[in-house]
Amino acid sequence: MTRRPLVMGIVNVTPDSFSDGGRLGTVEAAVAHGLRLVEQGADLLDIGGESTRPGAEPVDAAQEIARVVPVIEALRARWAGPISVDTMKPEVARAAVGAGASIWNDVSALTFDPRSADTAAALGCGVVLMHMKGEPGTMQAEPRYGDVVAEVTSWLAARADAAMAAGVARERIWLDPGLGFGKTAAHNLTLTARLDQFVALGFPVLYGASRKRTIQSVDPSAADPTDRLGGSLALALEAARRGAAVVRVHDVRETVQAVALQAAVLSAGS
Ligand code: HH2
Repeated sequence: MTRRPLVMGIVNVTPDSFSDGGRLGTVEAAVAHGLRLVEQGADLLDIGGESTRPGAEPVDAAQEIARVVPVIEALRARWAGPISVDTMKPEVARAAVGAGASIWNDVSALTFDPRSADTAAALGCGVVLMHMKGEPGTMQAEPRYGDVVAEVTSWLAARADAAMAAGVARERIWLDPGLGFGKTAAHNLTLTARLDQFVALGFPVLYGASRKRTIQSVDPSAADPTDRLGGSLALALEAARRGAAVVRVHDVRETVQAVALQAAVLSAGS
């Protein structure tokens, strides 16, 4: 029996996220969106209060907390499933866990703040360690690697070691190659094709390609992120086939259906 990956639904509480464009700018709208994703079959919800889009405005911790905490509290009151907070800031992670989140999704892999690893250990929450080369504002300016898979793999392994040295339990760590974070479309495709090498590190792997620009590099007509569903599904399926434990997506219903059908076919053939 082949198991499908878990599907993490994206809930942005930002006025400038690249694909939602501020549509979910209010607490009510974000909560309603999260509940809709749960109805559509989301296994986890990822709540973010700061866009990591290249060139997005940085947000201070107080503002980020004011965005995400009410949304997490309201979702927690209505749903018992796992909620992650997408933040690089330990203060925000602490407030989010206090409000009911159980996973810290950190696109800086606990490097943004020197207190991050200790905070993660003290909170005892799950931690997603994502690879990023550079910083959100400048990371897409000509990223270069020797062997992108080797470089990202060894960096993630080192970040996992650092987290464990600070006291984060091994079973609470998830790894993510960080598609689009200091990577060209070619890098993103290579990381997807060789995702099994991350899986081989022995941690659950989270994969997020939903609506990202790599899809437009193959289909130039998909300039609008909402026109990237086909590509998003194809990439999620490829990641699933190579062992991804979680796929982070905007289009939950379609992704759950796609990965469930893939698992059913693989099971039928084995
Ligand atoms: N991608 C984005 C944000 N957070 N977290 C993880 N673990 N993996 C990812 O690939 C990832 C992430 C993309 O950033 P943003 O511009 O905020 O857009 P959105 O949240 O709509 O995907």
